[in-house]
Amino acid sequence: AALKRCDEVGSSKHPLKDVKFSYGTAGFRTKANTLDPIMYRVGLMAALRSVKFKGQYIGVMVTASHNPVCDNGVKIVDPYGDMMEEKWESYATTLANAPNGELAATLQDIAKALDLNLEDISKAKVIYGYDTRPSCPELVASLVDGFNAIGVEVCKDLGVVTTPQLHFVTRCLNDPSYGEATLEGYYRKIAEAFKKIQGPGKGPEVVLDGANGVGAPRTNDFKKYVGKAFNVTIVNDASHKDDVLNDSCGADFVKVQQKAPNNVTPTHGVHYVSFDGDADRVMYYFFDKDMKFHMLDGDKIATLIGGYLAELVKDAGHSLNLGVVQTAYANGSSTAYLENEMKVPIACTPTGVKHLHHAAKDFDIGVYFEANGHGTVIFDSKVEKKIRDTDASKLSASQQEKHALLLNVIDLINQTVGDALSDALMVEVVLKQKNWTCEDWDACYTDLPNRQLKVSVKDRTAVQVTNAERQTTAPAGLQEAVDEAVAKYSKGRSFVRPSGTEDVVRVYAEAETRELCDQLAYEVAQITH
Ligand code: NG1
Ligand code: ZN
Repeated sequence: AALKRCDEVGSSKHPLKDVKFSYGTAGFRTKANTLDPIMYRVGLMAALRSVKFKGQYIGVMVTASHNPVCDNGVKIVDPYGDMMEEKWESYATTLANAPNGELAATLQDIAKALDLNLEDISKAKVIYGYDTRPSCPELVASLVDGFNAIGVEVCKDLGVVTTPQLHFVTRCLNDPSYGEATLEGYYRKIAEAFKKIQGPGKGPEVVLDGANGVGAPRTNDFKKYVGKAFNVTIVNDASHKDDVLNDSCGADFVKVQQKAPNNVTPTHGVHYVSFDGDADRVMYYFFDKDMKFHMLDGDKIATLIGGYLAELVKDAGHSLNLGVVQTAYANGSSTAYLENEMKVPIACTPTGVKHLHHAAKDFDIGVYFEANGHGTVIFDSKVEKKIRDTDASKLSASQQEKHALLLNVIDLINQTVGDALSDALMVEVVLKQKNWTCEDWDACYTDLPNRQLKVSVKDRTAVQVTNAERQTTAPAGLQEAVDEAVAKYSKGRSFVRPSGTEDVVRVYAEAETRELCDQLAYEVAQITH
């Protein structure tokens, strides 16, 4: 009966029009006005995913992150807060594109292929959250129609939240040892850890650009828990005004434009932070004595946090294997710095958090960041247990102090997914521990000038890539032409890949000077076109 209802409600209330959808690096993401049937179908899919986990909670987040306000999107979160397992992405795509009236049959096919018992749907549990986009309420209603049609047992509404908050709460619902499964539980866990590390004093001045998105009101809520230890002023906090979301502000704007967002007054000595539209990415920047803008991106954050953690773990008396995971977008200088000066192992993966998160699991402590500021640190669960179970009385006095610090640092980190707030707090901790200004941090290495361009092509799937997206295998001759261009530039590096979230091909280039870099980027864009 439930399956029949899925088709009835689907055909009558959420009919699919003639659009093709594909579950990619960011789930389903496209123009909000085409997403209604997809939301409904994701509701069905999430229920099935919960069946797979014997009724554990599955999370669903409705957001289009840094995209313009006319876009929206949806992604499914696994019980421990990871992105949905890759193998299921194709099933999600199949269900999303199933013709009207064939949802029951498609669900049955998928259940059969995955050896799931559809009777167990009655024990499925889901929790969902959404960002501040004006299209969210209607799309969320379609999602809930999906949950109800298929007949989940529990369906929790977490409300207007950041993506990492939804991941955190999903994890806690299934693993109470991770924290209390509420927003309050999230604020309290992070705030307590931060206050214990930083002490009672007032922290350095932080100006936070909320991208006019959900990060602004939720950070404002957090302020009540953390007090003056996090001395933050929020700008671009107009999350109630639809048209300004991510507009000339936010982490993506800062990274791509390589300049400060709107409404930021340059002041020397202040720490500047930008979140993206769903607060899972963070960018730092500062203005030097001459008011020149300097960006501290995901690569700088990875080296700062990775370097500090490696020291801290050692000083606390533990011998652990810490590694840093990057993508091809990591600045060449950051890779050289990690390799040659910090001597930490590095892994390179394709773009997309799921790839980085996965690779980070190969280390005892895996630090992963995309250059665009999405990242976190994950501790192998056995390693984390070993750290927590350490008999501190057997440690030296200085080790005991570091060990206590490490325990708080672990609590400060949102291990489930990149979390702009938790990452920013972690940066503040490291700067204070090292007694560093942003200038000191920036001086670790100098970024090679770099440029990202978007190229519109007829069919971006014609561009195929290999070697963690650093080389193309098709169309024929493209890679040879790129290599030839790169060879002409001092410290040149460039690659071309199809975007997973936009209908464009992305070109990345870096070279010794700004001028050479821009020349190389435009030359490769010409080749790609
Ligand atoms: P695509 O569109 O595949 O390049 C972008 C970002 C990713 C990731 C995803 C998901 C760049 C170059 N790419 O992917 O890092 O954040 O969006 O949002 O920034
Ligand atoms: Zn985001």
